[in-house]
Amino acid sequence: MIYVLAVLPKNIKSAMENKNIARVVSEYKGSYKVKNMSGEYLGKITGKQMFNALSREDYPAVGDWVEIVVPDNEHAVIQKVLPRKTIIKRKYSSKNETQIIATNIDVAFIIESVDRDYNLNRFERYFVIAKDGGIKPAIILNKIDLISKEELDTKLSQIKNRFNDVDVILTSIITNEGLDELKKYILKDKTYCFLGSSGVGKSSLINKLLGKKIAKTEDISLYSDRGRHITTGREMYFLPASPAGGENGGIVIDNPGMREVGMADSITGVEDFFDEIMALGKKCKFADCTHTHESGCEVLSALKQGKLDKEKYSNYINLKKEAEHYEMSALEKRGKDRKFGKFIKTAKKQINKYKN
Ligand SMILES: Nc1nc2c(ncn2[C@@H]2O[C@H](COP(=O)(O)OP(=O)(O)O)[C@@H](O)[C@H]2O)c(=O)[nH]1
Ligand SMILES: [Mg+2]
Ligand SMILES: [Zn+2]
Repeated sequence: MIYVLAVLPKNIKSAMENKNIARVVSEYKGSYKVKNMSGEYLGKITGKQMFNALSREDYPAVGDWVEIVVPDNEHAVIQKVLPRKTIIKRKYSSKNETQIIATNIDVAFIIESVDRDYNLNRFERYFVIAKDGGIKPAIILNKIDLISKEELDTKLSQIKNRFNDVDVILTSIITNEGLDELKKYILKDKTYCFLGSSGVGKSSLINKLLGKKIAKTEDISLYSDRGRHITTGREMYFLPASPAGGENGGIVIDNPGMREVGMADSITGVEDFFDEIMALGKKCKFADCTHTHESGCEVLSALKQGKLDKEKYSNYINLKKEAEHYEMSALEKRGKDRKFGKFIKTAKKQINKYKN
C-alpha cells in the first residue's frame, strides 16, 4: 500500500472511479493537493471527518496516504487518512497545540548553514523531534562556500564529536560541492523531509536536486519591500530518476522556515536520542534520579570525569524539561475537558469504594 506511486499500474483508471489511494503533496487553507498515478487533485475532507476530528493531528498532512473518491478530473474527496508509518511534529509556542510537519518520512534532513545559523543545540533539538517520530535524522551543512577549509574542518569535527553516529553531508549551491553525494544519499521511493531555519537553503538545495527552479527560494529579488518571506507552505517534490546520471528518484518535502521548533510530548524522543545518558541513568542510585543534584548519580559522575559532553548534558536537561512541561500542560488541558473530568470523578469513586 505504501509504495503506491511506485507500483500502481497505469491502467488503474477504472478503479479510480471508486475508492482509491493518493498521497497528500501539499497543504492549503482547508484543502490539500493529492496525487497518484492518475493525476493531481484538489482534495477536501468530508464534513463528517471534520466533525469527528479531535485535534489538528486528525486532519490530513503532507506525506499522508489517503483514501479518496474522485468525482471529476480536478477534485477529490478525502475519505480517510491511512495509518501513519512515521510522523514529525512540533509544538506551537502560543497555543498548547502540536502541528504535524509531515508524515511517512524515512529520513529527516536537518539543515543548517555554516554562517550565522550554525548551532549544535539546534541540531539536537531537531534530532529529538525526528527520533520521537521514528525517523532517522541526517545533517546537511550548507553554504560551505562561505567559510575557509580550516573553519569547515573545525565545524565538522565539532559535529562528529557531538553526534558521532549521524550522517553529515557538506553542500554548497554556489560551488555545487556535495550535491552528487546528496543525490546518491536519496533513494528511490523513500521520502525525505527538509527541516531547518528560514534562509539556510532548503528550497535552493531542492531546486538543485530537481534540476529546475520549482521550489520558491528567498532570493533578494523575490523579497517584497518589507522583506516578507514568500515561501508559502510545505510541498512534496518527486525527484527525477535516471540511474545512469546518478539520480535515484526519491521524494523530498520542502518546509517553510520555522522560527521556533518547540518540543511536543517528545519525552520518548529525548530518551531515544540521548541513549548514552539513559544508559548511565540506569545505574544511578535512585530510580527517579533527575541527574541534576542527586548523590550516586552516574550521569553527574560521568560529567565530572569528562566522559560526557557538557553541552550535550545541559541541552539534554533543557530539552527534557521542555518536553515534560509540555506533557504537564497537555494533561492539565485535558483535565479541563468535561468528559475527562467526569471520567476522573468516576475513577475516584471507584478507588474510594475499593479503599472502603
Ligand atoms: N552562499 C550561498 N548561498 C546560498 C546557498 N544555498 C542557498 N543560498 C542562498 O540563501 C538564501 C536562502 O535560500 P533558500 O533556499 O530560500 O532558503 P530556505 O528558506 O531554507 O528555503 C538564498 O538567497 C539562496 O540563494 C549556498 O550554498 N551558498
Ligand atoms: Mg524555502
Ligand atoms: Zn542520575
